[in-house]
Amino acid sequence: MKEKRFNEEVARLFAHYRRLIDTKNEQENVGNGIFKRYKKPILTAAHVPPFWKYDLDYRTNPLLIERMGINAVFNAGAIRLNGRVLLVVRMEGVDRKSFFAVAESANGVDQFWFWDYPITMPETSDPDTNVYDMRVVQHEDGWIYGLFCTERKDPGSLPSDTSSAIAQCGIARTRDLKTWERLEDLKTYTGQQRNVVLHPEFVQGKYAFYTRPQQGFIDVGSGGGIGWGLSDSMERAEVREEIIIDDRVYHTIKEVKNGLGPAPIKTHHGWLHLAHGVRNTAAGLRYVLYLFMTALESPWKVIHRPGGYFLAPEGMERVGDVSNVVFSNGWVTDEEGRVFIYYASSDTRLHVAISSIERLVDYAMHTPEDGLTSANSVRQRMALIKHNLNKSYNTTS
Ligand code: M1P
Repeated sequence: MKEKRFNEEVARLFAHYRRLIDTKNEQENVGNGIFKRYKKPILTAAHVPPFWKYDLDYRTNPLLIERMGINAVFNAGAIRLNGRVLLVVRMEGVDRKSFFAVAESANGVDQFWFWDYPITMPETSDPDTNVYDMRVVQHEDGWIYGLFCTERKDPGSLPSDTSSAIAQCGIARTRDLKTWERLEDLKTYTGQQRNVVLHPEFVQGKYAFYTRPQQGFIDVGSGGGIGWGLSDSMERAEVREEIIIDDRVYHTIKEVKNGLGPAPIKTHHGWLHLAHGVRNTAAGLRYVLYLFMTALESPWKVIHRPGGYFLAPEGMERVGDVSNVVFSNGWVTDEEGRVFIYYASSDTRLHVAISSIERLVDYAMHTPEDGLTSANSVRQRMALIKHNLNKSYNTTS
């Protein structure tokens, strides 16, 4: 390729990228009263700047070949900082390694753009093979903490086994999402850990963690459920005792496993939690999102458990690298009480749905709990139908 043509191609790459970044998003017209989706994904692999993927120097890449592709952009932690929405996104290169990068938007629903460089996450003395799914928490101690999954090859696996891994919770802290101080990994005594979340306030003068103990890397075994435990310090975080506060339950949307999403939101009625639940199907695992609430003074006590899922994969969301998955580890609120829920679909792309604290609390407090049997489900639905039909009979008589 001649240099002039090369420069034209580079200009085209950037024009395409800028058009995408500048695109406005629109709310779906129809919702369910609980939340509304936005029409377009907010971040995809195509939103990554060309200078992360191409060598743009004619002398070293005269054919303008993509040198380091990006495979997927998904599960993002979220925080509102200095009036902007910042997402700490799980990026996955074509080499399958995940890393973190910050994307920023003024309004939280569109025109997200990546900061020039991804996050350089310091390592511990036992280097991570893979890091992903950061929960970003502004803690009352003044630090912003990032808790994420750190994955390393299982040292106990047979030489022929090249896929067994150990998952644990990595911890880092920052003031600005630019410079990160890595702390020791969380120590627990219940096997592997993924989906660990820091509670934003001290509880009984200690740091409080939501955990997800699991026996295997994928299979939670006899472990699982959302756990809770306290630690004296963050520098050497250690949860000696874990209790399960939200268990897996037979024939529900969280039959196989579950895990907390972002840190809970404090409301007048209790802590509002977003989590994912997983069930098995003939087509593989299905991941959906659900809500529950815990008591203000005792965040480990569940006080409201709306039955069923809150958000499930729909349309194009159902297809991707790991199909039939929605996953969320980030949400933010604003001064009007709106809640922006960042969720990824099928481990491939990132979306936003919008709701409000009022609506989510109403949903959590007044949706019937899972009746656990078909007969109970029918009773609950009959009660709803009778209530509605009686009401319309009365109003028309
Ligand atoms: O592939 C779906 C999700 O699987 C894992 O979640 P969990 O530990 O609950 O099974 C994570 O790897 C997550 O990143 C991924 O989206």
